[in-house]
Amino acid sequence: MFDKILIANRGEIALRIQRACKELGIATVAVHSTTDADAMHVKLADEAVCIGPPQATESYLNIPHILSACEITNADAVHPGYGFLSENARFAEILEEHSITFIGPTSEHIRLMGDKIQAKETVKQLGLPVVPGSDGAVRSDAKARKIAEEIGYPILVKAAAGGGGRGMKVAETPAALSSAISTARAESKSAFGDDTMYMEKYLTLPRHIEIQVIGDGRGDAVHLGERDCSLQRRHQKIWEEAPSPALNDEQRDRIGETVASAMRKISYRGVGTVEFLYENGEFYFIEMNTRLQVEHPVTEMITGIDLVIEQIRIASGGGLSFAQDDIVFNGHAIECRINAENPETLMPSPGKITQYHPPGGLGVRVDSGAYAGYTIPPYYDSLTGKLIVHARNRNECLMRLRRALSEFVIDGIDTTIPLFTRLLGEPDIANGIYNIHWLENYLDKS
Ligand code: MV4
Repeated sequence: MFDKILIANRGEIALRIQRACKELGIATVAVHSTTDADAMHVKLADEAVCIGPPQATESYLNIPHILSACEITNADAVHPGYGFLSENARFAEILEEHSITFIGPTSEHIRLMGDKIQAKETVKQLGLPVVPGSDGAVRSDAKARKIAEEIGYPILVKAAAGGGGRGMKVAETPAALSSAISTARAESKSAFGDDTMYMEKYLTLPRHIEIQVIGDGRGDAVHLGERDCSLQRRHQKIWEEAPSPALNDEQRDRIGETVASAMRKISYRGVGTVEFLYENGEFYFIEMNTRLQVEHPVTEMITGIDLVIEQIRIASGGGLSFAQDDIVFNGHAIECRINAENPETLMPSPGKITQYHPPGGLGVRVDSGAYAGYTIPPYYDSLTGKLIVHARNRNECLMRLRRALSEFVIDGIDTTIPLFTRLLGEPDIANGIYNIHWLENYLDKS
């Protein structure tokens, strides 16, 4: 096992990782930008190293500075959290070249899944259902037109280097195709420096359902069920829940086993999330994330498995501490992202928290680095914490969530708390009837 882990992240996820390290008796190193000197992840770490100025490119994304922090503190391993360097294959390689363990998948798997065309081709070969589309890149308008006729309209043009919705364009008709391709191409070129595009049938009203997997890197892998992440705006999820209100046990077991089997075939190491669109009872693979996700606690609550402890065990060479049959799904969990944002416009609202009182009680978990007197800096994303509620079933979970939200006091800044209270009054939310466009429609109407 490791003696010391450097956590190359900030905020609630840095705290989350520290908690796992503490339970395992592993010393922690925090890194921070100058603006984060007073952050909770710095206060609670065993050691802390300042790695640069506020801008993430100069600090949390600065590989030489993070390497220096590893050298100075003699850390054995680095946990990247989510965002920042978590899916940077080169970072994983550089650490290994310095005999520091990257707590995550192999750099090859990170790179493979980072290329959306390669990822799709790979998982298709492994037996996962994919969206009908072009076989690989579309190279000319003439070919694109021909493929589109075969698939049928509407068509979605996507960037191979994309993800998170950038470089995507819908073409409703043949007449709109070539301009959709050139617009998406230009966007992709400027965002990623790569204009390799592919095409898919555009699914109009899907849900976003993702499967949590975990592998030991030696051919063993299991699934931990799904999370429904359909409630999002501009590709920012705000509410995630498990199980999905749309699935039954048989559907879950089937897609879960299909995904776990694919991960066994590639000897996937660590935790991963395989994202699907779900429409009319069918799953369609869209992407795989080779990292711990923001919404991982939802899975932890219904399985009782600490995903970060498992990540650390696997990275240190251990096997999985459970088999598929040992995993029991218990009750229902919902996560609400508490963002420093205006609850109507979702515009960022950084500033000083004057009062802070988190909710508690049975089935209530708050993962947050916030405290009274803390100033949320404007340089990073607006996630300030997560409220995760667990109960025996979805109805009780909704009741508990309403109660927990009513207890939550965060003064001095705007937060998304009032939005969640409003959502609980919506029949579609109470009934679990929503898709990836529901929230945008709702916010546009009101
Ligand atoms: C799609 C789609 C409809 N049809 N692919 C958005 C980001 C990237 N992860 C994939 N995305 C989508 N791919 C096909 N063939 C709709 C989306 C999409 C979406 C997906 C998941 C969650 C929220 C979304 C919001 C808008 C569009």
